[in-house]
Amino acid sequence: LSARAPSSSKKVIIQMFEWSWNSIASECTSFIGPAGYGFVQVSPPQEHIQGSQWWTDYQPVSYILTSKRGNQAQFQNMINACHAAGVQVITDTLFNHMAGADSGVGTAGSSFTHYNYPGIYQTQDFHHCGLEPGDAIVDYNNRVEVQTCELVHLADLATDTEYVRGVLAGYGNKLLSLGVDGFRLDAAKHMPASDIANILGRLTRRPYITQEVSSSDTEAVQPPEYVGNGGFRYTHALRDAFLGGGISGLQNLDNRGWVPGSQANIFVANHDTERNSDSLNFNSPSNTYILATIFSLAHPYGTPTVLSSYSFSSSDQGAPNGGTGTCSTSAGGGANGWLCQHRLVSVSGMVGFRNQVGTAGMTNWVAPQAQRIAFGRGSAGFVAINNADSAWTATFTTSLPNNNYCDVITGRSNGGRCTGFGITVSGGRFTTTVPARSAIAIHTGQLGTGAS
Ligand code: LAG
Ligand code: CA
Repeated sequence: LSARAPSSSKKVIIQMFEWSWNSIASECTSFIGPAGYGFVQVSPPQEHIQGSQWWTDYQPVSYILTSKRGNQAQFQNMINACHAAGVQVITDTLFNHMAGADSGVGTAGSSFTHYNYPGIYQTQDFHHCGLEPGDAIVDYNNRVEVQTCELVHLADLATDTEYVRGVLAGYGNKLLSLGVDGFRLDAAKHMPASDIANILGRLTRRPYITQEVSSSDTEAVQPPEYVGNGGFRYTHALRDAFLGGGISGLQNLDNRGWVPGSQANIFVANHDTERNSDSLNFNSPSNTYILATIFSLAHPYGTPTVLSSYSFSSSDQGAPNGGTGTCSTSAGGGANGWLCQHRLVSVSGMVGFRNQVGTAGMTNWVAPQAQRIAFGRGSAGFVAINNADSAWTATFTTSLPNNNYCDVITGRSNGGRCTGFGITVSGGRFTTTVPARSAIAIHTGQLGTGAS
């Protein structure tokens, strides 16, 4: 099972958590495409249980494409609109399980009980691992238990059987026929990698695959078996570094025994970790969440996913504004409870940075203090991150050609002028002040003069 980095030159993914299909369609056209993002990762599109909590979407009831996010026509329209804007679509895809509820009616009107989905699955299509009580996974050091018992009571599909593999591949092929470009495989560590490989082998074409393999270092099932997820170790490392451990240790991430960067999908936070303190989130102190996001887009390791989510006061809370995603158009950022992290000037500016620097290696790394780092990306870009409480004035050595550059953390180039700060490189050097708990970033795609 080999995963791979997205082939497009635009590699940044946005997780549009809980955005409706109609709102993603218009956001692809108005912002996501023009800003240079390569992909949107959208909520699971299949029928799921009813309810107000966000996690209803993770309890499939059938493969009818009617969910809280919209119906099949709206889903298709979103794919078409995003493609027209040059943005590919990754769906959150549930192969491991069906619903956890004992019985109910789904978002498309289908009735079910825990092991009976009429016309789709019956008792024999699920694992019954025999563990009391309730077949629940308890021991994460036991591979068989992790993969054949139940994750939070979710009916565990017998992915080792011919019939279930055929149904799941049929669902995958239906998504591909509508134009879906990639799958985020939910709960991947709860399925043997060989079961996943078998199902993917039945697809009519090969989508981009990113797999959810959360794990601590001691668990029985580890990310390198799956390839394509560096997520959680990276997520924890950034949280710990930015919250106090120091960011100066983040230079080399390819030599830690993690999944190789070319095959790793990485993120500062996802919808689970922003709720469970496994990561930084919008409530993190001193701008650390944004600085870590800037770091993830600047550092060459992995394919970055930017989470775009909403603020919440209780962790079960579903999407605001009836699920219609809305952003503020002026300064960037959100509206009506949505955070629109993808629209922040600094974040979208760093998407442009990452597209511009491409595969250029890291150069001119300096870390004069534990919470201050700066580095170049070949002769195409340079970033300095100051996660300390006082301003950092320094002269940096860079491979960037002599020119006037616009800082993309504070603005853009507009008719030769920078809407934010400007930085002049001369003779392989520049001098600037990076404000406390802030960053500067320049690249060859944003030239102009501005206040320094
Ligand atoms: C994932 N990745 O592997 C998702 O990122 C994660 O958000 C999903 O859990 C999980 N796997 C299963 O798809 C989420 C919530 C759970 C929720 C579950 C099913 O984090 O809290 O469980 O979706 O909706 C909920 C209740 C449980 C209950 C269960 C079944 O919280 O108490 O046992 O539903 O009724
Ligand atoms: Ca399983």
